[in-house]
Amino acid sequence: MRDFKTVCVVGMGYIGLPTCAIFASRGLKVLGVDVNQSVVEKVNRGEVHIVEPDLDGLIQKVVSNGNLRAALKPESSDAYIIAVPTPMTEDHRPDTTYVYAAARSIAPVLKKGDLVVLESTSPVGTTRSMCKELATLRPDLSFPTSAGEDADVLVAYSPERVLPGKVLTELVQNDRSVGGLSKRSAEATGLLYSSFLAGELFLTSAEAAELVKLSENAFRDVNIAFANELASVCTHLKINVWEVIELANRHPRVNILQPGPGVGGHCIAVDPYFIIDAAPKQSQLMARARKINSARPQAVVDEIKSVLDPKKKQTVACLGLAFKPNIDDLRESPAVEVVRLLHEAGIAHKIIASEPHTDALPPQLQGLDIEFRDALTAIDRADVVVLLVDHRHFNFIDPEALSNKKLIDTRGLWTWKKSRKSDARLVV
Ligand code: SAJ
Repeated sequence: MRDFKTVCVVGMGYIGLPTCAIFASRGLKVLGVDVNQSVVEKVNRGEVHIVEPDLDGLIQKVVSNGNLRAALKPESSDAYIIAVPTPMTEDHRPDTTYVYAAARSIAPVLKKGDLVVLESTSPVGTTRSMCKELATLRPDLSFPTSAGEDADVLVAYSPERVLPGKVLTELVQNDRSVGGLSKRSAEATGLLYSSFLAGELFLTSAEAAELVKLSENAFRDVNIAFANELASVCTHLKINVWEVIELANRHPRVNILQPGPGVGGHCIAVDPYFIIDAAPKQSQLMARARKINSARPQAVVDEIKSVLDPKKKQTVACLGLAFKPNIDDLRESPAVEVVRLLHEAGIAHKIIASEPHTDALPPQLQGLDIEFRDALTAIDRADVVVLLVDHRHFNFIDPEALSNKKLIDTRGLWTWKKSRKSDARLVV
């Protein structure tokens, strides 16, 4: 089996850049490729364009020791990893344009013995059709789709499954599934990742590995939908959902997730659609879960409406805009959607938004009549305070500051979790 000395990673985003850094830190010579010139220039200066703990120091180190450099186009390497975005179209269909563009960019430099690994979250069948595209572009080489185990070029799928905020740890520690278009392709991919992997490796087919990745995020989406549905049931029955979940989770085989204002980010709210698109009749639970989670921001706005006094000019403070706690990522955030819908509803006299990890409103909210202030100022001026993200930061707000406000705590941070922490002794 070939010993990998050089790797070319196409796409230097949230997954590609940390992957470059980890391979380079294990002594491989890595070329990071991106179509964005400013990303390429930044990486070559040893800088990063994404926020991820410890990534800046590692990139600085591997660029200065010569193990990582960046370019706009792939160059001949032993292995190629494709880590480009696979977004969703307006009508919830997978858009694999970037995967095929990446494949086309590596086709000219491929040679006998090379390995191509797709890492991007992809609909089932993408690795096989990408391989067929490579075969069309390079008729001088043979590929597993037609030559099986005798192919010149090996092709596999190996999904990333790292949590933003813990990427460098999870890249190394998490188990990894590798789906080969041939057995040799899977084994070679396993060998490549074993240069840094501490978790276990599981070899399977490309199609199974593609569905494994989609299933992981669809599973989480369905489970969050259950928590959100339970929250609606509890509101209807006037029972505290946080208490119900905490006590139900005392059962040894129950682990209900946390309700909230919706599911954000670029993965969990998108990936189930890749399954739904491929097998709509067979995936009705997943489709229903998507509907339940997508309806949450409007449900929060309805709750705000129910506590506002229509006879008074009232101010609503919305705390937290990120898509989950303790990060600065505001893209696809349900909290931003709540603020946007609240503005659209025109039911508040004034809206003040607060996000401790950024210094301005996100583009979707700019130009609207929404103030951006620190949390304490927002609370001070508000009649209704809506907690949208359970940032650690908000733990430290003095309960006194909230005492004469109407509270909508979509994360249970103040109305349940905090009081339980101080009562923990009583439980044991
Ligand atoms: N959320 C809830 N309730 C919960 C848990 C999460 O409402 O109990 C919400 C969050 O607030 C957030 C959204 O769900 O808006 C997603 O957050 P997350 O922390 O569950 O996941 P992501 O999107 O940051 O990362 C997921 C991870 N997948 C799984 O946990 C199965 C990660 O491991 C994947 O690598 C990543 O998607 C990806 O790139 O696919």
